[in-house]
Amino acid sequence: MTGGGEVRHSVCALDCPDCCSILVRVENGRATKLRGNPLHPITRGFLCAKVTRYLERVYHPDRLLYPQKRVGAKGQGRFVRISWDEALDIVTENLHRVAAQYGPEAILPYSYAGTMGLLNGAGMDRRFFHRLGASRLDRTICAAAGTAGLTQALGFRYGTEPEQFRHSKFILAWGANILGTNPHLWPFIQEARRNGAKFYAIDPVKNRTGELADRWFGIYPGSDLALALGLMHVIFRDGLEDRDYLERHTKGVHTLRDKSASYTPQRVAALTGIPAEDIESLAHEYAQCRPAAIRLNYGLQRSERGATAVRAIAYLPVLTGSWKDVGGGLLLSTSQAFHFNRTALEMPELQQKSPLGRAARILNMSELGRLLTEVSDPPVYALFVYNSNPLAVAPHQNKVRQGLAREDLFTVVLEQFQTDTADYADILLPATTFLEHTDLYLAYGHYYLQLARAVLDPPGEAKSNVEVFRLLARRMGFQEPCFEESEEQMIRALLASEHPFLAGITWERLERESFVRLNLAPPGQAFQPFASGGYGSPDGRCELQGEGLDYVPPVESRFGDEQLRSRYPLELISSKNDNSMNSTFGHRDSVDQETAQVWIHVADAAPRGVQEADLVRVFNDRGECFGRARLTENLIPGVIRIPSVRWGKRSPQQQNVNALTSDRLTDFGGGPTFYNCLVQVERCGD
Ligand SMILES: Nc1nc2c(c(=O)[nH]1)N[C@H]1C(S)=C(S)[C@@H](COP(=O)(O)OP(=O)(O)OC[C@H]3O[C@@H](n4cnc5c(=O)[nH]c(N)nc54)[C@H](O)[C@@H]3O)O[C@H]1N2
Ligand SMILES: Nc1nc2c(c(=O)[nH]1)N[C@H]1C(S)=C(S)[C@@H](COP(=O)(O)OP(=O)(O)OC[C@H]3O[C@@H](n4cnc5c(=O)[nH]c(N)nc54)[C@H](O)[C@@H]3O)O[C@H]1N2
Ligand code: SF4
Ligand SMILES: [Mo]
Repeated sequence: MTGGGEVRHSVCALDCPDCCSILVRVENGRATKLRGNPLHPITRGFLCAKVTRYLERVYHPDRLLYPQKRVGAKGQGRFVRISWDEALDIVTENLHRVAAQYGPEAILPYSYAGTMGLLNGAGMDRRFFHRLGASRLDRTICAAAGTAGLTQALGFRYGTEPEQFRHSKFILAWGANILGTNPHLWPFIQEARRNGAKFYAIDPVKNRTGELADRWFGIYPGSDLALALGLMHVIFRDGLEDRDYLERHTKGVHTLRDKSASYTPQRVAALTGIPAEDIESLAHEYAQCRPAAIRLNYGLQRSERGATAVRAIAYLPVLTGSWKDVGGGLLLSTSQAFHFNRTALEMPELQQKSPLGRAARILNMSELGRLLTEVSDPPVYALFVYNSNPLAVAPHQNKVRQGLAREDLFTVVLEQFQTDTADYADILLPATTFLEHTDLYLAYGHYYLQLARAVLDPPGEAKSNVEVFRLLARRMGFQEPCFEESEEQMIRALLASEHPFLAGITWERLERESFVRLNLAPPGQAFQPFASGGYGSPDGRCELQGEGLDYVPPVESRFGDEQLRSRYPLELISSKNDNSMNSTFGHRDSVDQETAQVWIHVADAAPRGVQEADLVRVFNDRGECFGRARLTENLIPGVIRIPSVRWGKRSPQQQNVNALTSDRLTDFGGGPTFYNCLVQVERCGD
């Protein structure tokens, strides 16, 4: 980077598979430019549009800079500035009070991936809440179903290295908007395509990725399990499976053969909306164009059959032996390869020292509305929110709001901005951004581990999550030395792992090199986790299981509950907005406009008298949400899309799309079902 000042290294902490390495120009203590690190093998010199402009967020006039306490009614968002001393006193008094009166399980931490940093995401906070004896949060809101499905199938959640996609000849984006949500994979795909690879997308929405694909298969939402079974059917029927690989490295293949026998292309066409001849050709091309890689993302697991669908899809590269090829296999997530010493970071043993003297109950974050309004024994009386904006991102928003509005609930929110959730805080605390604190970063879309030191001083009185929980621990009277540890000590503890993937990766090396590839394979050699077995079973064989692979259409789908779909005939998908990050950039006007759109197929708009840019009301029994119609043919008819998610408080009715989504959970894994959601649309103004 040329220009004045000094260039420092950082890492993008947003919840994105790419986990970019960033170069920050700092002049007189102020950052003036962010750029993608050209030396990082995945970042390759560019950042996405949202983070190129991240400094606008860092220096935004609305940034929270001081602790505040509520003066208006809950939800009004009226606060006055107080000192850190007063804020910490109020928080500790209330936590002590709730724990004494109802037991510490009446306290609930609520956090997700506002930062992907390990220390600020799951470090001092975990120690603090364990020691307190607070209820434990099952962090399911994003990937729980896919994680469970992939683990059942393969045992380990490893995937194809993104760099190897350049060697593929056939690439399938399955429920994956690569250009929007994983942009650093795209150049590898383009390289493969220049060398003749085919690139197809399977998605109910023709997003930017689908538009650039050689073929787009518009699938009925939530029906991917049926498609996977249909592909298996054709593969077995036409003898396209890799018998040698199956013989050596798997068991139970007959159970898949039996289960898929009844999923003929004709039957699957009716269930998925993909014509039978396309199912046939897709199966043939997938099995025969080699190497063939599947980029599966989390889109399709946000559905009632999501976990089983992921399990079935993960069997496909096993059946065809595609894991043997460099540039074959499947990528959902790489995160499990970072085998840290998590116990040393999170210290679950502190639970024994809590007043409970045992592990506390576990509550599922995807059911927050219910947790705050229905759970008893004990009910939740204190909620501590950080790294998340649940009022905007959790399903069944009206129930969540009802919970947050409870006068007898004490709520702390530790945030960078005054989000929808922050408006309901009793105490609102200012948090640092990733440029202002030190942390260690794994990635879930590649295999490089990265260290980032703070490159800027915290603005105002903002503090990192680590520091806030350190201070709170002291105030609560927790004596254990772990609450005094520095960031460096915590990182060293995390790296003290026996696993060979982390061998030789030390604090010193990370400081020197900034990013380090895990020890997966010798330098220059591809990581091929399942090329010759290596699955997570005792004998390393993949245990193929047909049992449970039965496709039943989701309740909230076009073939679901009859009574429901007669009133709410449209299937709503609130997939990610290309230019935002969940609700994180909700303060931006351009983001607000994009996420206030309602994409509707021309064939569904016409009978409703809806024209381009009309104000429409989208509703079901759970709630309503308003937006501007965007007429398109980039969806299958019967599906509408609202890009997720805007700040509800920026809409005149204070609601976003999650006023509509259901808190029904996935088939297993306990994940949310955001993308199985039946609604109706009506025009309500120009
Ligand atoms: N720009 C941007 N990037 C992001 C995020 C963001 O908000 N914005 N969020 C980050 C986070 S938290 C995550 S988890 C990842 C998620 O990354 P992705 O999983 O890629 O994102 P989604 O938009 O959830 O879903 C991907 C695609 O799945 C499709 N889909 C929905 N239902 C179905 C279905 O039933 N079957 C099939 N086949 N496809 C379906 C959607 O239409 C969408 O195009 O992205 C991360 N990156
Ligand atoms: N309808 C619908 N709903 C969805 C989804 C969808 O696709 N559709 N996607 C779901 C998915 S996949 C996910 S992952 C969740 C995401 O849900 P969340 O994890 O809640 O993500 P964000 O909305 O980005 O909110 C993160 C918040 O953390 C704050 N933050 C960032 N860094 C720090 C920090 O260091 N300290 C503190 N204290 N705060 C920080 C940010 O300011 C931001 O307000 O949303 C889910 N909700
Ligand atoms: S959001 Fe993703 S693509 Fe954008 S800079 Fe961060 S890690 Fe890179
Ligand atoms: Mo997510």
